[in-house]
Amino acid sequence: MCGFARFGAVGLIVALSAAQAEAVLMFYADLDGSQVLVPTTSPALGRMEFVLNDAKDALSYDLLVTGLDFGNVLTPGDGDDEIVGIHIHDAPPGAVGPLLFGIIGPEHDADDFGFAYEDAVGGPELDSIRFTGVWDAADIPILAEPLPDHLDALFSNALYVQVHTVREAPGEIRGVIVNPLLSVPEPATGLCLWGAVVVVCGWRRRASGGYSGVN
Ligand SMILES: [Ca+2]
Ligand SMILES: [Ca+2]
Repeated sequence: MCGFARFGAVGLIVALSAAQAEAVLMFYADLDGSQVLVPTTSPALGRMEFVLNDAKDALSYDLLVTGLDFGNVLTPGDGDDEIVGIHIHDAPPGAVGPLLFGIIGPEHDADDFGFAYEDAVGGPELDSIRFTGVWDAADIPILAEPLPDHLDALFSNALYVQVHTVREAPGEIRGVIVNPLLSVPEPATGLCLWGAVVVVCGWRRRASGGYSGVN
């Protein structure tokens, strides 16, 4: 292989590996009523994004919920839309599993938990709530499950987030925590790029009449 192409190929592989290493640490969940074990017709929606640290012992979360209330601030005339629980459970879609980590009811994340009201939809009023925090070792003494014990489930789309309300105590909206890499054909991409480099290298050799390129 010509030196330039070899350098480029190695660079591409390193770049791909680095990109995959970063991508594997990010997860997301889209929450709605259809994913609850007994589906609801709730108009509420949620989007949750997660970042797992390099040591894989701390999972940051950022959940934006629209269509519900917390503290009876957004819809003071309606007490039934109040969020009374936000939990991470261990079970794949279509099943129920044990509670691993309570963001609200129980509050396992006293050291990191925060929330703020936002205008995510538009219009004159605040309409959404953003919940943030970190599931980490500091939460274990207040009965959260250790995150490292559940990494296999996290990486295999076998955890879910559920939001409970006064009107839907068993669960109003739910979403599976998705590992984006499970739907990305990364090995084929790497092979294709290797193939493209080899083709370019061969074309350069033929064009120069031999193997006299940079080595
Ligand atoms: Ca309310
Ligand atoms: Ca914490």
